[in-house]
Amino acid sequence: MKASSLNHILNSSISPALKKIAQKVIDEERITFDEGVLLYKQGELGYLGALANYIKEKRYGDKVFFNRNFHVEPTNICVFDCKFCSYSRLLKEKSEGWELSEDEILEIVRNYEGKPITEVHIVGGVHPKMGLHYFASLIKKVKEIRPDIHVKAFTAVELEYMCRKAKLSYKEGLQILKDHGQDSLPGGGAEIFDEKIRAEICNDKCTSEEWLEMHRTAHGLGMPSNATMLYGHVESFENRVDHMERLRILQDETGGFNTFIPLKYRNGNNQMSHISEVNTIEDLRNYAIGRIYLDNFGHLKAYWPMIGRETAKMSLAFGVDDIDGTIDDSTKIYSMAGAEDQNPALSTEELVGLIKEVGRHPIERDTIYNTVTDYMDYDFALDKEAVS
Ligand code: V47
Ligand code: SF4
Repeated sequence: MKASSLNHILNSSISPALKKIAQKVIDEERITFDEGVLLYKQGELGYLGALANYIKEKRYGDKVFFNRNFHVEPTNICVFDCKFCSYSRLLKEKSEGWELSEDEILEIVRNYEGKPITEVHIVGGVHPKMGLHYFASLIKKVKEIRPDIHVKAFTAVELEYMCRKAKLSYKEGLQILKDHGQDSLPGGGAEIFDEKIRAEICNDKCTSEEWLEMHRTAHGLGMPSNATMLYGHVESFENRVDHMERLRILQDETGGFNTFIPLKYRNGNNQMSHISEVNTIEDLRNYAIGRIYLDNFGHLKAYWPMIGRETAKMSLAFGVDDIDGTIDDSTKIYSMAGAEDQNPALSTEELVGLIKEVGRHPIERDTIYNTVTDYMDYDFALDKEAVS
């Protein structure tokens, strides 16, 4: 792998402020809040891509990670009313909602028996009747079927509600879930931390402070987590940098975040449908700035069912080192919001092909980024013969 260099940026005619940021990237020096905003306002696509790719390649070379997981969505009934959500239904709208029984959920898990999957991602609406003890017992049963599987479950929004209803502190609630087999937390529910924007788009669910406190507590108990940012709606560039700043501060404190996942706002079938979606250039700029700003996050993930395969491929030149949404990804949250791919299933062979197409080196990882299989010289034909 030929290491990229930033000499062409330093020798170009861009502004001294942008050159200073490039020099900081080379020196592995952290950029400030104002510099983050400047990147959003003045950083051109080529410049941002060069900086983000430089950081990514310095850490991981050509490697791109992916994970073989499946999703379980127990329900889309939700007590909250986020304006951007196309997926949730209130209890009174039960005809359009679903509630899987415990048996149905366990059947989904059993269907994956014998398949080399390392993670199950369990997340859904916040159902008033599915409480912490119900989910703890469910996770225990999932682990009885698949003791080897990593259980990444429940956003901070779901957890805050569960703990509140069960009259437990976050620490007590998370400890119970951990004792029953929950290994980590996904990054959902973060949206945008700015309180005014939060009041506008998701007024009734957990606050930013509560989201951060839940993740802080999980990290303290040895449960790692991810962090998302929902961008491209009513927020400003300052709001995005503020969001990442709060994550960067918590990561300095705990080191418990694995991955940052920017989520592009999709405008299908929700109460904010009048808001236009941002374009692909903005998606790529946003990935790049995420990589540059969050210097203490190991990984930057593109969730391809949301942005489509073509943008996912391009994102690999803009600091992204991880593509999510492999194999039988059955999540409905994006297809219901009008996402690019209405049938988000990609076989391992297709995903490996997609990564290789843009000259990168595909590595299957587990949830905490241990290498499971190096797919660079993997022969799928031999694999099929071995299986048959
Ligand atoms: O928090 C809801 C988002 C999130 C829309 O941790 C929308 O590995 C765009 O967090 N347009 C849940 N986004 C999904 C999530 C996630 C996904 C993949 C991997 C991981 C991980 C986490 O979905 C919500 C919200 O921010 N969302 N509606 C919409 N209309
Ligand atoms: Fe409920 Fe989550 Fe949808 Fe908000 S985003 S309404 S918390 S399912």
